[in-house]
Formats: sequence, C-alpha cells, structure tokens
Amino acid sequence: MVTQEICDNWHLWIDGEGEAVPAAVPGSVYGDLLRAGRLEDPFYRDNEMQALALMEHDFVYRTTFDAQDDILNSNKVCLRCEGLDTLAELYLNGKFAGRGENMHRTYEFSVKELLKAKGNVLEIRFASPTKYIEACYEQSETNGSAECMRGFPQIRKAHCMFGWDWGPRLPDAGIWKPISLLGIQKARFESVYIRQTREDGNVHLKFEIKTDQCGENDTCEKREAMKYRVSIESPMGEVTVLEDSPKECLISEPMLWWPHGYGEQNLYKIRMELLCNDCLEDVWEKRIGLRTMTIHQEKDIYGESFAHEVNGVQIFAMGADYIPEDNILGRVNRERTRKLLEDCIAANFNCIRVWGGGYYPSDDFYDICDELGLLVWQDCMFACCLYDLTEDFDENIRAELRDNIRRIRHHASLGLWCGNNEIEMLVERGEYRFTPRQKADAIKIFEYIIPQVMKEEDPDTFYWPSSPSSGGGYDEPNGPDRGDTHYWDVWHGNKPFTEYRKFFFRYLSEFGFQSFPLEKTIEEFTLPKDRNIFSYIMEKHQRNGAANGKIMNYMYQTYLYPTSFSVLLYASQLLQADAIKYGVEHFRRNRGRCMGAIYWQLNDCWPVASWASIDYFGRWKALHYYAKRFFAPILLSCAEEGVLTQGANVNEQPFPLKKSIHFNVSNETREDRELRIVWSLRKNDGSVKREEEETVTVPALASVWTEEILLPDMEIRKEYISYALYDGQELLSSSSLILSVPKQFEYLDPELSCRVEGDELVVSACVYAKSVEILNDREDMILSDNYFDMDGGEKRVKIIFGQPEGIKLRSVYDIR
Ligand code: BMA
Repeated sequence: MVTQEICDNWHLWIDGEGEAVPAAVPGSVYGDLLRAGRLEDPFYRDNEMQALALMEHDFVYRTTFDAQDDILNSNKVCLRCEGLDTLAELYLNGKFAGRGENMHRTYEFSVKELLKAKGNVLEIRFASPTKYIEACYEQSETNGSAECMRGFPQIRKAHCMFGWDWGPRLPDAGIWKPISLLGIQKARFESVYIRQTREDGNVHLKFEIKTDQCGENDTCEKREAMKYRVSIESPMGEVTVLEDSPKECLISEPMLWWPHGYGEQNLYKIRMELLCNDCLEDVWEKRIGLRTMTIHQEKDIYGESFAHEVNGVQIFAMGADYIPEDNILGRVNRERTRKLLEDCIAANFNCIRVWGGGYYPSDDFYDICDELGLLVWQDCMFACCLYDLTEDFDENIRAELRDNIRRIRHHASLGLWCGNNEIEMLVERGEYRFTPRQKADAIKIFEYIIPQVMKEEDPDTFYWPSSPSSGGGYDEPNGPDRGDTHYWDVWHGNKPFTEYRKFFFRYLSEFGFQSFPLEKTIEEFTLPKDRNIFSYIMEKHQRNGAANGKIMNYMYQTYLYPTSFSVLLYASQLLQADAIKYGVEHFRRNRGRCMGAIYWQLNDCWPVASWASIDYFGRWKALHYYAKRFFAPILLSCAEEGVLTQGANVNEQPFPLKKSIHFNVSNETREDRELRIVWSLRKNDGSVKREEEETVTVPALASVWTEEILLPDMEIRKEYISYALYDGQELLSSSSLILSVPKQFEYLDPELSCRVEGDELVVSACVYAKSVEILNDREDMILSDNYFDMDGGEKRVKIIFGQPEGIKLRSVYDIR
C-alpha cells in the first residue's frame, strides 16, 4: 500500500466566497482565521461571542495537487479522511466524492475514477454546525446539559464544543486530522487484533487478522498467495520473526507491562507484514504491553467491589478526569499532550479517565499513556443527553465505535471502555426532559449496541455501560456500594469537605471543587478593569452559574475575608486543594472497600475558573501539588476530629469538642514496609510541646491505622499538629493540621524569604507557615514541591521548570 498525504496548498473560504486564507491541514477554521488575522483570539475577554457567530457560516476548503505515480498505478485508490469536523461534502475535480457527518469517524472514499495525474482539485464544503443543530432541534427535541447549545446531541461532534460548565461555545470546524490518498495494489490489512492469555507464567498471543483484497480473485490471482509475517521485538531489542501467517505464538519469560508505581512499562513492538506472492503489500506496526487487565467485581458485605486488576493485582486508581486540551483543535500536539501527561505522572497518577463529552484522543495520547504507565478509563463519546436512535444514528455510531476501537484496542494502557458520561444517572434522576422512547433508546445504545460492537471488536477489554453505573438498567446508577460513583454533594450540593468521610464509595470516578486559575493566566484574557471575580469578563470565563457564589460560601466558612484579587485567587486554590485532599485521604484510608479516587478535572480547554488542577496555560494550581502528595505511593494521613468535623459554631460556647488525631498509612506499592511516624504538637511559633514516634508495619497494597490519640488539652486556636513518615532517614510523606478553622487560628507572620542555590530554592520561615506558595514573576515555575507546610526553619525544593526570577511568597497568614 502506498500513501500520499494531502497537506499542502490548502485554502479556506467563508461561505465559499471572497478572499481566501491559507489553511493548515490538519487544522481548523478558527486556527486558520486566527493565523490570517481575520479573527481575534476567541479566548480573550468576550471575543467568544464573535467567534461563535462566525459558525453560522458554511466553509470551503480547497487544494490542488498532483497524484504520485504509484497512487495512480494502484488497483484501488481511496481518499482517507481521518477526521472531518463535521458536516462535509467532498468533491474531487468537480465530482462528488463522498460525505462526512461524524467528526469521530475515519472515512474512506473510493476515488480511482475521479483522480488524474496533474492538477487535481479537492474541495471540502463544511455546513454550519450551529444552524444544523438548531434545525434538528426544531424537528425533534433532544435534551441535555444546559450549558450546551440546544440540539447538540443531534450531531456527532464533540459535545463540549457547544459549551459546557467549564467550556466556551466555540464549535470549530474543518479538516482536523490528516487526509491522504491510499493506493492499494492487491491487498491491505483491514484489521489486526492481538489477543493475549497467560499460561503458566508465559503469554500466549493470538493474531486475528482481516484483510481487504482488491477485486478478490482477479488481481490477486490466488487467495493462497496471500500471507503475513509477524516480527516481535522485545523491550530488550530481541527480535523473533514468525513466517507463514502464524495464528498464535508463545512468549516465555514475558516482561510485563504495569501501571505507574507497580512495575515497569515494558512494551513489545509488533510488525505485521502482508505479502502477496512474496511482495510486500501492507505493514501494521504497533506496540503492545503484555498484561492482563480487567475490572475485579466481587460481592462483599458492603455490596460489590469494583477495582482495576492488572496482572492479577488490584490497584487503587489515582488520577483525574481528562477533557479536550483546547477548544481550537489544531493547537493540540504531541509535545503539549506529553507535557500534560508527564505532569500527571509527576503528581503520582496511575490512571486517567477520558471523559465522554469530548472526542477520542489521538494515537499520541495513548502512546504516551503506554510509556508512562497511565491506565486509561475510556468513555465512548456520549455525555449528559438523550439521543434519538434512528437507523442512521445506529449505523453512524457503530462505524464510529469500530474505527476508534480498532485504533485504540491494542494499547497496553487501555483499562476499560465505558459507554458514556452520566446518561444512565441523569435519566434515572429525571434530570432532562425526554420521551419514554429516548429513555429506552439509551438502554439500547449503551447496553445492547455498544456491547455488541465491543464483543466483535474488543472482547478482551472490560466494558461498563455508563459512568457512574452499578451495571446498567437504571438500577441505582450512582449508588455508593456498587460500581463507580460521581459524588458532587461537596461543591454542587454545598456540603462541607467533611461530608466525604461519610461515604465509602467503591470507585469514585468524579468529585471536584472549583478554583480560579493563576493570576498570570487571568491577565492573558482580561484588562486590569476586569480583574474582579464578579466582573462581566470574569463571569464570561466562569461557566458554572452558581460557582462564584459557592467559592465565596466555602470561603467564609474557612478563611478570613481576602481583601485583594490576588489573595482571593490563592485562597480559592487552597479551598480546592484542601477539599480534594480531604476526600482522597479518606478514600485511601479505606483501601479495599474503596479502590479509586479520580478527581474532576485534570485540565482546561481555555482560560477559565474551573475544577481543573492544571490551568489552560499549563500552570499548576495548588491542587496539582497537593495531588502529588496525596497520591504519593506511601501516604501518611490523619483523620482528625475538631471544629470542622463537628460543625462547631463560635457562638455556641462551650462546645463539647472532641479533639483527636488518628494516623493511617496507605501503601500502594507491591512491597511490605516498616516505617516510622513522627508527630508533634506545636505552638503557632513552631516550637514543640510534645513529640512522639511510632513504628508501623504496612503490608503491600494495604492501609493501616495506628491508635487514635486524644488531645483534650490542645489549644486549638494556637496549637497545631505536624506529622511525617520516614523510611529510615528518607522522608516519604508529611503535612500539618489544625483542629480549628484557618480563619480562627492565630497564624503568626512567618516572614517568608527565599534564596536560590543552583537548581534549588531554599525557603525560610521564622514560625509555622501553612500552604506556602512560591511563584516566579511569570508564574510558570514547576517545583518539586509547593503549597507545603513549614514548622519554621528551612525547606529546599528543586526547580523542575522555569526561571527563579521575581520570586513571590505567601502563606495562609496572608489571607486577610
Ligand atoms: C460532571 C462531569 C461534567 C461536568 C462536571 C462539573 O458530572 O461529568 O459533565 O463538567 O461534573 O459539573
């Protein structure tokens, strides 16, 4: 098979008229217009409105090209479009060549008859997506997420492009993935599926191959002449070649693939060559990991367990939910995705959930997850709405699923397929208006059609009907005792952080808390006059209607009133980080019953106030540093009892307050450990009143409590607890806590200062300092640690990225 990319000489016309702009392919309308200076940055202030209005138009992409000889001489020629966004009609040399109606699909159109040697003209006309969904909605009402433009379920285009509670309404369009000509001489691989089973410590591979043969018997004289050859390169570089269309092979002493934190990420390179009369016709090359991967479910006294099981080991999933990285599709690239995923590993993630309201990520995304050991919870791209299951829709989504399953299924990191985001739960709750037919259609789609396609295309990967779900059929989809759960009473329900402790979810695939991004990020989309969180522009960049009120509600319960914009941003990030920490630590303490804590959300697709731990420009919020600590492989945490847990009110004095600390060590490694806990009761100046040490033995993959310690005499507004976990001299985990609330605690001025020593920063504090933030003037430094607590004295952190210029320091003392 030969390939010719069609990536040059493209131009874009609005409505097919006027002056064209040069176009990048792959790319998008917004990207091209921005580059040509015909569109203002849609992320700046409220430019979104203008950019949205633009999508009322139709667009034309056109290029001219000469065809390669080997393409012209092929028996079969296809125009392969890996991603058309979305309503597209294709014309080659003035003749209709095909139609696209689903951005998630790969289309191939047979064009041999239309192609000539020189001066081919390829034109792709895109119809307005916003006009289309409006017209569809007029015809048949489908409802869903209120932040999204109505009619959005009616087009197979990333739902969140039409708006979300963290995303703008910017339904970009264009040729968003490569487009090429394929010349097929005699045959090519249609699909290659490699199945694995473990047998006595060996791995048994089975090859299921489908080929696409041109003209069957006429061009490829005899079927028997067709063969494939397999070569397997081990992680050590040893190559085994298997001739004559092997159906299977045995790998002895396999080097297994593990998620991050449990072992190596060994990958085997597989190369399949398709030969016809010994002539090479096609090559399929991918990397696979040798591992077993499923979800372990077992009835128990609480209900039924739900845990990723890799190579027979049940792991506690730690990570966040991933949304599209940019609303302007052409801006996402391998480097940017790698950086984001490396930031996940830096924060000790072992898992990432690809949320169903976006699009299926690129091959790069999964390649990087394979390399880094990030287990992928993969939603199919359906979220928060009802669909009309027409015959066309059925056919369209089956084709979409087949394309994406075949593209993704061989990845070592693929942990499971999930039917959709929140549809089962929202329907069961009656959240949207829907017809009984639409309710039944949801069952058909997620519990019949998709499982059927999965059975055909990827029977070895676990399938789960929805997130959250207890297994389908509208049977308590968001119940806490079976399956996965989305818990939003903290945040959407305004409940205090302590509420997390009342639940023992089996696998929490969503829970979250909003904050504002870093100030430098806000400066990128605002004028100085906009920098007030209730301003028109700041509210344009806050898509969850009630959210600013919620942040201020939690603020008043926690901190002194922040009197500057900058301090308010910092305090909002601490609220977020402390909320999620409170939850995750509790869930990890209950390892076994709970086996996953995936917080909402990892990233942003534009600069906005949101639940993300990394903002649009890649700046880490406090939460991301906290995640690095609360997802540490070995975590020391403390379940305290104090004002927060008992809801003590200042005006109800004396309040019979229980004051206690209760340590727990969770060990997410595969080794038993003998560790030392050192804790102290200290005054607000950092001086020690009482210090104790205790040795604990923590079995592998387990969490262990020590004895609860009562502190009836602790002065909760002036004293705090500092605690740390050591393996010999090595510090594994540390933190501090108060039994009062920050606004009532008498923080002293820590007089923070900092000096640079090589690639390290040395921070000094003269007294106790809580959540010490270190920023450079560009606010783009990534450090080995940040937003940490100090008992006074010095703390060294490594500079991982950025220049230590114009360092700014603050701590909770500064929230006033
Ligand atoms: C969830 C998600 C998203 C949403 C988030 C925050 O339930 O699935 O749809 O953005 O909550 O509200």
